[in-house]
Amino acid sequence: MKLNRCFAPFISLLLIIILLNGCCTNRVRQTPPASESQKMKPFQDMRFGMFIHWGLYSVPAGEWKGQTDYAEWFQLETKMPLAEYAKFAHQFDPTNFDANQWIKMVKDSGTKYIVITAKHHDGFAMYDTKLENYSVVNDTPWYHDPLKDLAAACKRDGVGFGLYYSLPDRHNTNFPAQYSQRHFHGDPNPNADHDQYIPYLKGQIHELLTQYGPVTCLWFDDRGSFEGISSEKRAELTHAQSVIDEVHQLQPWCVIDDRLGVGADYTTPEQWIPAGPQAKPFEVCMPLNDHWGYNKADHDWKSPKVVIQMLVNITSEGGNLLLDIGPMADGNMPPEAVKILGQVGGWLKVNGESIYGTTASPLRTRPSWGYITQNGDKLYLHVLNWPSSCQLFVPVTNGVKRAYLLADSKQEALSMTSAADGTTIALPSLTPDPIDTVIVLNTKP
Ligand code: H79
Repeated sequence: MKLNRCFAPFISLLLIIILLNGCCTNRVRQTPPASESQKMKPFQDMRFGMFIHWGLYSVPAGEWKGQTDYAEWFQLETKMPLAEYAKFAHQFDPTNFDANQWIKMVKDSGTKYIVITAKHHDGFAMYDTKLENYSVVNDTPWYHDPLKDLAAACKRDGVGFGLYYSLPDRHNTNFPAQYSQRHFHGDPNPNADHDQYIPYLKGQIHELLTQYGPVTCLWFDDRGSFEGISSEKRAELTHAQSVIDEVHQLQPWCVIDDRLGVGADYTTPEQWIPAGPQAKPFEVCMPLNDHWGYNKADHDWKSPKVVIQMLVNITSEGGNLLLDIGPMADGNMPPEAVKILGQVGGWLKVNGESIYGTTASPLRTRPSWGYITQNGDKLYLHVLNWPSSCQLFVPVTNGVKRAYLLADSKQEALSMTSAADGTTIALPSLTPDPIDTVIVLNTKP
């Protein structure tokens, strides 16, 4: 009893410290990277991420007045006034949402990071913002912040947590319709003042970088907006440099895409793959079917083979692939997507060594049989077209030591013959992996 009384003040102080700490735990303290390449390395090493488009547009699931081709552009394409579109918030009640389940699916797919829509063009915040009532926490019967759960699940499972943020905003009346896609604003304001929109944008970025712990990347989207405006002018309008400076200050390891109007850290080819190795880090984004957000009528899924060959192609050029899925409004994932992603993950479980942490092919031209990736002394030969002669020619001679099948746990050496212009590997007589058979070539310069 006496002891208790004695310790009581200390215990209360300890509790206060713990509580205060708890409030601040999502503030990130990071020693800044020493160089741009050091900053980019963890991001580039991951090579494969999952884009997630989830928002109010998931409620109509692509259908409106008999037409079924809509998705995240629903509001613009139906020309729906804000007051009507905003009603979808009252139907957004994803009782089946389970962040652990989502991140388990992410892990099973072999993707190493997610990029989720914190706010799409519709301006609806899919997180707990204090700057706006138009949010998943304030305006839906769910009353819940999914980013909080997802950030925690990502942290626990070692998955990178990245955020998508749209520059155009069809809800904030200070975003001028003239800069928005096709000049559409759900609630137009002739006196919209872009300069007044900037503190809002910056305030939300500040929230996103202080509420959820480390953010792997920020994916600003400008697509189709600021039409006819030079990138210099756009950078001026978006206050790009000061946004970037603030991100650097809050989270120096967070990498930033190129859509604010200035280059930042990586480029973002959308639905196309560059023709060869690129000087700057890049990340191709690609939907798994034909829509970014959930569309219930879209069954045009890319097969596991298409996805993996795309990933291999991009990796051989030194880029990342950000593969998109649109979860349903009830919190479930489209089952077809889960199945395909599981198959992709199955291939990566065996062959991931040839993707993660690798760099672009050292060769200028790509071999007719497939692609090459590299990790130090190891070359990974991705044989997509198995030669009927079972002879695989690789135009590499320097220090070639040993070749084996990546899927062979015994790593049995394959026989090789070398010539002045390259090495020929005798392929074993087996049924090749219909997706991609990987051969490891050990070299020592
Ligand atoms: O978030 C995703 C898209 O909503 C956004 N960027 C990706 C990552 C994007 N904004 N604009 N665009 C993509 C390009 C515009 C494509 C369009 Fe269309 C084709 C506009 C009209 C036809 C896609 C299909 C959007 C509506 C229908």
